[in-house]
Amino acid sequence: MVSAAGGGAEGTRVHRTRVLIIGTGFSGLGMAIELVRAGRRDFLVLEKADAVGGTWRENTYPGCACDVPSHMYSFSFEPNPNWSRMWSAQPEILAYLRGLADKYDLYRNIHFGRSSSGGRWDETERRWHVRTADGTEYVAQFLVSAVGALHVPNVPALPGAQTFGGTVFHSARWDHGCGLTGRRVAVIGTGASAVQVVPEIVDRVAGLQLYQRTPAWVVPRTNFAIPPGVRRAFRRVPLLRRTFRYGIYWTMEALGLGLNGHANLMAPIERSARANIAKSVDDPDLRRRLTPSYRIGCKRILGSDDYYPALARPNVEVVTDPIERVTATGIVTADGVERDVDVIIYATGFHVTDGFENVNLVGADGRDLVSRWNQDGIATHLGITAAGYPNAFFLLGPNTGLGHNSVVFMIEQQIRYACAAMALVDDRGADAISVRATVQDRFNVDIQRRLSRGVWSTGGCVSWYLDARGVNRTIWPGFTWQYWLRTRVVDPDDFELATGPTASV
Ligand code: N01
Repeated sequence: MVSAAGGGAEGTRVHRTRVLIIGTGFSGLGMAIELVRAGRRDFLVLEKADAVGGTWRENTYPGCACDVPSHMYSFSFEPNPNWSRMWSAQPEILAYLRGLADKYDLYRNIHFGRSSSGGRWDETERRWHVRTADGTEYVAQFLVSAVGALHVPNVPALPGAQTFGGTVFHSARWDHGCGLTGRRVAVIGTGASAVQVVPEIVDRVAGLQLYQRTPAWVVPRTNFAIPPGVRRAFRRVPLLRRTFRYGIYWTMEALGLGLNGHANLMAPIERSARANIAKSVDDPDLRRRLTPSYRIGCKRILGSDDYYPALARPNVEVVTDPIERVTATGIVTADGVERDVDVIIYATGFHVTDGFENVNLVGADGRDLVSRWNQDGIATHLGITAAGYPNAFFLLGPNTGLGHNSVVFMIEQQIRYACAAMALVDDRGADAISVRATVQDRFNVDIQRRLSRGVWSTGGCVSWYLDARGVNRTIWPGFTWQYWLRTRVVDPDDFELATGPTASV
């Protein structure tokens, strides 16, 4: 049962629960829904903000949308036949998540405004202790980290940045109070966020400087409204909608074959990206500067029909000389040129491993996960559990991100696996479950061997998929159905089960 009780340090509020989930994005809400569907309400969810939605609450930049088709970027058990477009915009995705929180009455289990930087495993009690910034303590048998990997903005420390007199913000912290109309705007970065932002703002700004360090491969992608008649048919005939979803799923899985080592399969996709540049950009010098020198898929493949046309506009300058420093009024590049700007927008991505480490856990031997991972490298089993950290589960953990399909599919498998592990604990009359170190090691050796054949290692680029040592700790190197196969059953032999003193939860 969920209970609130006095205890711990004087004046500390203590909440005891069976499952504590951190985060209310796709992963956290999905986990909570799975528990409700299993008839359980003995869980609590911590959310640092005052609303649900995770990355879809935080990213509100103009043009923010999902680059995975909506019918695949949603839970299989909660289809939405009413998606209005093939690729949905942020407000519609956020509304979908809020709708789920309402439908499953999750608000009564969510504690808003509670941010936590980690938890401590009490081996005697066999419980996780999590303290939030406001001093509240949570004690739980199971801890689920659902904090996402892409939510700690990376703002590069450019020399002189503090002296800039204009407005500065990161794409994931969009300043809606800052009018861009008629202003000179610098966008730094050319990843997925920039590709969506630039076409949206180009018409209203006086001038747009796009600072490109490395060009992205951008394939053509025409978004379209799903006609009302089709939506009606999806509502009335679920088989039609399911067939549509499977069609998208298998089309995207085909891309996985190319990414995972069959490079020749990527050639037609690379040709279509080159044609996309050629179609929109007449200037041969600009075309050359926009064409990547690494293999397609090495960084995330982007899709847009309006990015290159935006860059060909007369009020846009693509700056490829490296940024040297920022002044009070502008940006100076390595060639000594200073360009004046009123607003600097960092579309410079996220601290990915910090995202993984945002919920730092102190395990059974008193060692914290961040130090362990910093020293030995990030290691988990299936991206879900880590040896020495009993009863803790990661959703969208290391090596479960994708370059080719929907991460919501991965999240669903992880939720099912975590719930099965919890059920195993109950069935065996145990208190705790911890993956064996040998099993974890075997998984990591296998995954790195497979990654070494993939385009992320062989494609000649540097990307956020790689950590500071150049090791890929983010991508799942295979098809998503292979991940489904590997997570479909929790093998009791892979785990140590422990029974300890019964704690009252
Ligand atoms: O970030 P990124 P993002 N000086 O890391 C450049 C997801 N997403 O926010 O390539 C100058 O991809 C950096 O240059 P380089 C999606 O998974 C999804 O765009 O490192 N430039 C790069 O161009 C995506 O992959 C959607 O040389 C600097 C850019 O900034 C992930 O989020 C939409 C720099 C960063 O690109 C991240 O995308 C948006 C510096 N010091 C995002 N530091 C969907 O559609 C960095 N850069 C679901």
